[in-house]
Amino acid sequence: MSSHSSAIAYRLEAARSVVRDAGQLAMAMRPAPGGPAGTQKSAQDWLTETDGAVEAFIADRMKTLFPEDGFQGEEGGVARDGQLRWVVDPIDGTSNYARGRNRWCVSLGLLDGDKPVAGVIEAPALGEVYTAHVGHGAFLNGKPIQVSPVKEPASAMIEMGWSNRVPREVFMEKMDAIMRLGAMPRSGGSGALALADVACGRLDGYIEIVINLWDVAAALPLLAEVGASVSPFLANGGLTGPATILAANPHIAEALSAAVSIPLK
Ligand code: LIP
Repeated sequence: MSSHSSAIAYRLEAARSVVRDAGQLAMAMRPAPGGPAGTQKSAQDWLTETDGAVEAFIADRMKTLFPEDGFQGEEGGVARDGQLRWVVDPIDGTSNYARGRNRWCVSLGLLDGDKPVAGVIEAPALGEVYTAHVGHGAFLNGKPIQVSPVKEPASAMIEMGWSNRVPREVFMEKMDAIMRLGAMPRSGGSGALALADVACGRLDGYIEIVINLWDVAAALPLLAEVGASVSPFLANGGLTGPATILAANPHIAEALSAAVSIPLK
Protein backbone atom coordinates (compact mmCIF):
# COMPACT_ATOMS: atom_id res chain seq x y z
CA MET A 1 0.00 0.00 0.00
CA SER A 2 1.43 3.44 -0.95
CA SER A 3 2.11 5.95 1.79
CA HIS A 4 -0.80 8.06 0.53
CA SER A 5 -3.14 5.07 0.59
CA SER A 6 -1.89 4.26 4.08
CA ALA A 7 -2.73 7.81 5.14
CA ILE A 8 -6.29 7.30 3.84
CA ALA A 9 -6.55 3.93 5.59
CA TYR A 10 -5.37 5.48 8.86
CA ARG A 11 -7.92 8.28 8.50
CA LEU A 12 -10.72 5.81 7.80
CA GLU A 13 -9.89 3.87 10.95
CA ALA A 14 -9.94 7.07 13.00
CA ALA A 15 -13.17 8.25 11.33
CA ARG A 16 -14.80 4.90 12.13
CA SER A 17 -14.20 5.51 15.84
CA VAL A 18 -15.34 9.15 15.74
CA VAL A 19 -18.53 8.28 13.84
CA ARG A 20 -19.27 5.45 16.27
CA ASP A 21 -19.06 7.93 19.16
CA ALA A 22 -21.17 10.44 17.22
CA GLY A 23 -23.78 7.76 16.66
CA GLN A 24 -23.94 7.12 20.40
CA LEU A 25 -24.42 10.84 20.99
CA ALA A 26 -27.28 10.84 18.48
CA MET A 27 -28.83 7.80 20.18
CA ALA A 28 -28.61 9.52 23.57
CA MET A 29 -30.36 12.61 22.16
CA ARG A 30 -32.89 10.61 20.14
CA PRO A 31 -36.52 11.81 20.29
CA ALA A 32 -39.09 9.31 21.51
CA PRO A 33 -41.43 7.86 18.88
CA GLY A 34 -44.12 10.36 18.09
CA GLY A 35 -44.66 13.74 16.53
CA PRO A 36 -41.59 15.46 15.04
CA ALA A 37 -39.17 16.89 17.63
CA GLY A 38 -37.44 19.64 15.72
CA THR A 39 -37.91 22.68 13.53
CA GLN A 40 -38.43 23.05 9.83
CA LYS A 41 -35.72 24.81 7.78
CA SER A 42 -38.39 24.95 5.09
CA ALA A 43 -41.51 22.91 4.31
CA GLN A 44 -40.82 19.32 5.48
CA ASP A 45 -37.05 20.00 5.68
CA TRP A 46 -36.44 19.11 9.34
CA LEU A 47 -33.65 20.13 11.73
CA THR A 48 -33.11 18.74 15.23
CA GLU A 49 -30.76 19.80 18.02
CA THR A 50 -28.86 16.60 17.32
CA ASP A 51 -27.91 17.68 13.80
CA GLY A 52 -25.93 20.61 15.18
CA ALA A 53 -24.53 18.72 18.16
CA VAL A 54 -23.29 15.78 16.09
CA GLU A 55 -21.75 17.99 13.40
CA ALA A 56 -19.92 20.05 16.05
CA PHE A 57 -18.72 16.85 17.76
CA ILE A 58 -17.33 15.40 14.53
CA ALA A 59 -15.84 18.73 13.39
CA ASP A 60 -13.99 19.10 16.69
CA ARG A 61 -12.67 15.55 16.75
CA MET A 62 -11.53 15.62 13.12
CA LYS A 63 -9.83 19.01 13.59
CA THR A 64 -7.92 17.62 16.56
CA LEU A 65 -6.95 14.43 14.71
CA PHE A 66 -6.25 15.90 11.28
CA PRO A 67 -5.86 19.71 11.52
CA GLU A 68 -4.41 19.84 8.01
CA ASP A 69 -7.54 18.33 6.47
CA GLY A 70 -10.48 20.31 5.15
CA PHE A 71 -13.95 19.98 6.66
CA GLN A 72 -17.46 20.59 5.27
CA GLY A 73 -20.78 19.96 7.02
CA GLU A 74 -24.44 20.11 6.01
CA GLU A 75 -25.19 22.62 8.74
CA GLY A 76 -21.95 24.60 9.04
CA GLY A 77 -20.76 24.63 5.43
CA VAL A 78 -17.06 24.61 4.49
CA ALA A 79 -15.13 25.20 7.71
CA ARG A 80 -11.65 24.48 6.30
CA ASP A 81 -10.13 23.75 2.89
CA GLY A 82 -7.61 21.00 2.36
CA GLN A 83 -6.47 18.47 -0.24
CA LEU A 84 -8.10 15.84 1.93
CA ARG A 85 -11.55 17.08 2.90
CA TRP A 86 -14.11 15.50 5.23
CA VAL A 87 -17.78 15.94 4.27
CA VAL A 88 -20.35 15.18 6.94
CA ASP A 89 -24.11 14.78 7.12
CA PRO A 90 -24.54 14.61 10.87
CA ILE A 91 -28.00 13.06 10.73
CA ASP A 92 -29.03 11.83 7.30
CA GLY A 93 -32.70 10.98 7.50
CA THR A 94 -33.49 13.80 9.90
CA SER A 95 -37.22 13.60 9.20
CA ASN A 96 -37.13 9.99 10.44
CA TYR A 97 -34.86 10.79 13.39
CA ALA A 98 -37.14 13.64 14.47
CA ARG A 99 -40.02 11.16 14.97
CA GLY A 100 -38.07 8.38 16.68
CA ARG A 101 -37.95 6.21 13.55
CA ASN A 102 -34.90 4.01 12.90
CA ARG A 103 -33.93 4.87 9.31
CA TRP A 104 -31.25 7.51 9.83
CA CYS A 105 -27.46 7.58 9.93
CA VAL A 106 -24.28 9.57 10.54
CA SER A 107 -22.47 9.90 7.21
CA LEU A 108 -18.80 10.97 6.94
CA GLY A 109 -17.03 10.91 3.57
CA LEU A 110 -13.43 11.77 2.67
CA LEU A 111 -12.52 13.46 -0.62
CA ASP A 112 -8.99 13.65 -2.03
CA GLY A 113 -9.32 16.81 -4.11
CA ASP A 114 -12.51 16.17 -6.10
CA LYS A 115 -12.42 12.36 -5.68
CA PRO A 116 -14.31 10.49 -2.95
CA VAL A 117 -11.80 8.02 -1.48
CA ALA A 118 -13.34 6.71 1.74
CA GLY A 119 -16.53 6.77 3.77
CA VAL A 120 -18.26 5.68 6.95
CA ILE A 121 -22.04 5.42 7.30
CA GLU A 122 -23.20 4.52 10.80
CA ALA A 123 -26.86 3.61 11.44
CA PRO A 124 -26.87 3.02 15.22
CA ALA A 125 -30.63 2.42 15.52
CA LEU A 126 -30.22 -0.34 12.93
CA GLY A 127 -26.98 -1.73 14.42
CA GLU A 128 -25.19 -1.26 11.11
CA VAL A 129 -22.05 0.48 9.86
CA TYR A 130 -20.82 0.69 6.29
CA THR A 131 -17.19 1.43 5.49
CA ALA A 132 -15.26 1.78 2.24
CA HIS A 133 -11.76 2.74 1.11
CA VAL A 134 -11.53 2.98 -2.68
CA GLY A 135 -9.28 0.19 -3.93
CA HIS A 136 -9.56 -1.72 -0.66
CA GLY A 137 -13.16 -2.92 -0.43
CA ALA A 138 -16.58 -2.02 0.90
CA PHE A 139 -18.08 -3.56 4.02
CA LEU A 140 -21.24 -3.80 6.11
CA ASN A 141 -20.43 -4.59 9.76
CA GLY A 142 -17.01 -5.75 8.56
CA LYS A 143 -18.34 -8.18 5.95
CA PRO A 144 -17.72 -7.57 2.20
CA ILE A 145 -20.77 -6.36 0.26
CA GLN A 146 -21.84 -6.52 -3.38
CA VAL A 147 -24.64 -5.21 -5.58
CA SER A 148 -27.73 -7.34 -6.19
CA PRO A 149 -27.82 -9.90 -9.03
CA VAL A 150 -31.31 -8.77 -10.11
CA LYS A 151 -31.37 -8.46 -13.90
CA GLU A 152 -35.03 -7.79 -14.62
CA PRO A 153 -36.46 -4.36 -13.69
CA ALA A 154 -39.78 -6.17 -13.16
CA SER A 155 -38.14 -8.02 -10.24
CA ALA A 156 -36.38 -4.94 -8.88
CA MET A 157 -36.87 -2.73 -5.82
CA ILE A 158 -36.03 0.88 -6.64
CA GLU A 159 -36.06 3.86 -4.28
CA MET A 160 -36.50 7.52 -5.03
CA GLY A 161 -35.60 10.27 -2.59
CA TRP A 162 -38.15 12.94 -1.82
CA SER A 163 -37.68 16.54 -0.77
CA ASN A 164 -39.42 19.85 -1.14
CA ARG A 165 -36.64 20.74 -3.57
CA VAL A 166 -38.42 18.76 -6.31
CA PRO A 167 -41.83 19.74 -7.74
CA ARG A 168 -44.54 17.19 -6.97
CA GLU A 169 -45.20 16.66 -10.67
CA VAL A 170 -41.56 15.68 -11.29
CA PHE A 171 -41.54 13.27 -8.35
CA MET A 172 -44.78 11.66 -9.53
CA GLU A 173 -43.51 11.41 -13.12
CA LYS A 174 -40.31 9.61 -12.06
CA MET A 175 -42.10 7.35 -9.58
CA ASP A 176 -44.60 6.46 -12.32
CA ALA A 177 -41.70 5.58 -14.63
CA ILE A 178 -40.21 3.34 -11.92
CA MET A 179 -43.53 1.55 -11.50
CA ARG A 180 -44.04 1.26 -15.28
CA LEU A 181 -40.79 -0.74 -15.31
CA GLY A 182 -42.55 -3.15 -12.99
CA ALA A 183 -40.21 -2.28 -10.13
CA MET A 184 -41.38 -2.09 -6.52
CA PRO A 185 -41.13 1.56 -5.40
CA ARG A 186 -39.65 2.80 -2.12
CA SER A 187 -38.90 6.16 -0.56
CA GLY A 188 -37.19 5.92 2.84
CA GLY A 189 -35.99 9.41 3.79
CA SER A 190 -32.21 8.80 3.91
CA GLY A 191 -30.29 9.10 0.68
CA ALA A 192 -27.07 7.86 2.28
CA LEU A 193 -28.72 4.68 3.58
CA ALA A 194 -30.52 4.10 0.28
CA LEU A 195 -27.26 4.39 -1.66
CA ALA A 196 -25.65 2.02 0.86
CA ASP A 197 -28.57 -0.36 0.26
CA VAL A 198 -27.78 -0.30 -3.48
CA ALA A 199 -24.14 -1.10 -2.66
CA CYS A 200 -25.06 -4.12 -0.52
CA GLY A 201 -27.84 -5.40 -2.79
CA ARG A 202 -30.87 -4.51 -0.65
CA LEU A 203 -31.97 -2.11 -3.37
CA ASP A 204 -31.46 -2.44 -7.12
CA GLY A 205 -31.48 1.29 -7.77
CA TYR A 206 -31.78 4.72 -6.19
CA ILE A 207 -32.55 8.04 -7.80
CA GLU A 208 -32.92 11.52 -6.42
CA ILE A 209 -33.46 14.57 -8.58
CA VAL A 210 -31.93 17.06 -6.14
CA ILE A 211 -29.47 15.76 -3.53
CA ASN A 212 -26.39 17.25 -1.88
CA LEU A 213 -22.72 16.30 -1.58
CA TRP A 214 -23.01 15.62 2.17
CA ASP A 215 -25.79 13.08 1.53
CA VAL A 216 -23.67 11.04 -0.91
CA ALA A 217 -20.00 11.68 -0.01
CA ALA A 218 -19.64 8.55 2.16
CA ALA A 219 -21.78 6.36 -0.11
CA LEU A 220 -19.91 7.09 -3.35
CA PRO A 221 -16.80 5.09 -2.26
CA LEU A 222 -19.08 2.17 -1.31
CA LEU A 223 -20.69 2.25 -4.77
CA ALA A 224 -17.33 2.52 -6.52
CA GLU A 225 -15.98 -0.51 -4.67
CA VAL A 226 -18.92 -2.77 -5.56
CA GLY A 227 -19.03 -1.79 -9.24
CA ALA A 228 -22.42 -0.10 -9.12
CA SER A 229 -23.42 2.07 -12.09
CA VAL A 230 -23.55 5.68 -10.90
CA SER A 231 -24.47 8.80 -12.85
CA PRO A 232 -21.85 11.62 -12.98
CA PHE A 233 -23.19 13.40 -9.89
CA LEU A 234 -19.93 15.25 -9.12
CA ALA A 235 -19.23 16.23 -12.74
CA ASN A 236 -22.80 17.54 -13.03
CA GLY A 237 -22.32 20.15 -10.30
CA GLY A 238 -22.57 17.92 -7.23
CA LEU A 239 -19.22 19.07 -5.81
CA THR A 240 -20.46 22.61 -5.22
CA GLY A 241 -24.26 22.38 -5.20
CA PRO A 242 -27.31 20.12 -5.42
CA ALA A 243 -27.41 17.69 -8.34
CA THR A 244 -29.18 14.58 -9.58
CA ILE A 245 -28.02 11.06 -8.81
CA LEU A 246 -28.85 7.60 -10.12
CA ALA A 247 -27.11 4.54 -8.68
CA ALA A 248 -28.04 1.00 -9.64
CA ASN A 249 -26.78 -2.54 -10.07
CA PRO A 250 -25.13 -2.75 -13.52
CA HIS A 251 -27.74 -5.22 -14.82
CA ILE A 252 -30.66 -2.81 -14.70
CA ALA A 253 -28.91 0.55 -14.72
CA GLU A 254 -29.46 1.22 -18.42
CA ALA A 255 -33.18 0.38 -18.28
CA LEU A 256 -33.66 2.55 -15.19
CA SER A 257 -31.62 5.40 -16.70
CA ALA A 258 -33.77 5.38 -19.86
CA ALA A 259 -37.04 5.12 -17.90
CA VAL A 260 -36.33 8.11 -15.63
CA SER A 261 -34.26 10.09 -18.16
CA ILE A 262 -31.17 10.35 -15.95
CA PRO A 263 -28.08 9.74 -18.13
CA LEU A 264 -25.38 7.42 -16.82
CA LYS A 265 -22.63 9.29 -18.69
C1 LIP B 1 -32.13 13.80 3.42
C2 LIP B 1 -31.54 13.11 2.22
C3 LIP B 1 -32.58 12.43 1.36
C4 LIP B 1 -33.62 13.41 0.94
C5 LIP B 1 -34.24 14.02 2.16
C6 LIP B 1 -33.22 14.73 3.03
P1 LIP B 1 -31.24 15.04 5.58
O1 LIP B 1 -31.10 14.47 4.07
O2 LIP B 1 -30.63 12.13 2.65
O3 LIP B 1 -31.97 11.90 0.22
O4 LIP B 1 -34.56 12.75 0.16
O5 LIP B 1 -35.20 14.95 1.76
O6 LIP B 1 -32.66 15.79 2.30
O7 LIP B 1 -31.93 16.35 5.43
O8 LIP B 1 -32.04 14.10 6.36
O9 LIP B 1 -29.83 15.21 6.06
